[in-house]
Amino acid sequence: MIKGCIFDLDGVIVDTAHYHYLAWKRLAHELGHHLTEMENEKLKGVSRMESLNVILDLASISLNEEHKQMLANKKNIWFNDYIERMDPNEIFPGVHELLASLKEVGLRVGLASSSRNAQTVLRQLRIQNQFHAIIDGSMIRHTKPDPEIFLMTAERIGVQPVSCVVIEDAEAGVEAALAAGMKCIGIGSDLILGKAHKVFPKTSDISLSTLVELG
Ligand code: B16
Ligand code: MG
Repeated sequence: MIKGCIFDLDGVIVDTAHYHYLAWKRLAHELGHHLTEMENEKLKGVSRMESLNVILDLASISLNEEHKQMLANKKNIWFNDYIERMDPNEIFPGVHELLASLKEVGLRVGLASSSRNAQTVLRQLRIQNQFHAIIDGSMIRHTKPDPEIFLMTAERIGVQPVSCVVIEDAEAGVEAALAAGMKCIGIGSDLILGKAHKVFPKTSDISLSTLVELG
């Protein structure tokens, strides 16, 4: 029986995944590589530095740690230019309704984002108080596909992993949820998120009954 629901942030609650893509694409362009949307799938859910390493591999470029840190910082400044202008209207349709219905039946709700900018995004969206626990990229040692972030969130919301469902838009996130022994609903393409228990194109396609059916 499902007792807890864990939301990813970027790409599930709001389209910051697109802002990450625009910022990485700009950086890749400066490095002489055209970053495609398909390649961008590999950057979703993983840490900033891991994302940069993927891009450097694609561009066949090798750099020292100091240079890499400089590039990662640059991307983060561009990303912050986008998120500082965000407001609650950018929350995806269906998110408020889903959160309200989970609360109504007493499910515990957590947020697990690999992003070190998650608190800024949540503040801009004014939904920090909608979660019983928030775990972000600054609080973990290993990012998705490692299960650490979901196991930590489950513990904080007080629900056994087996009774949790994760909502994710990244392949690495789906793998992390499954490795944590949780159910997973993918948001996006079946081709990329096919390992999830269910996949829907949009967050608004999910309702309380979707979660109940997984239990
Ligand atoms: P930052 P999520 C992830 O957030 C993004 O999907 C991923 O593309 C990004 O590289 C990662 O956060 C780190 O973000 O540079 O802001 O620390 O999808 O787990 O909410
Ligand atoms: Mg995501």
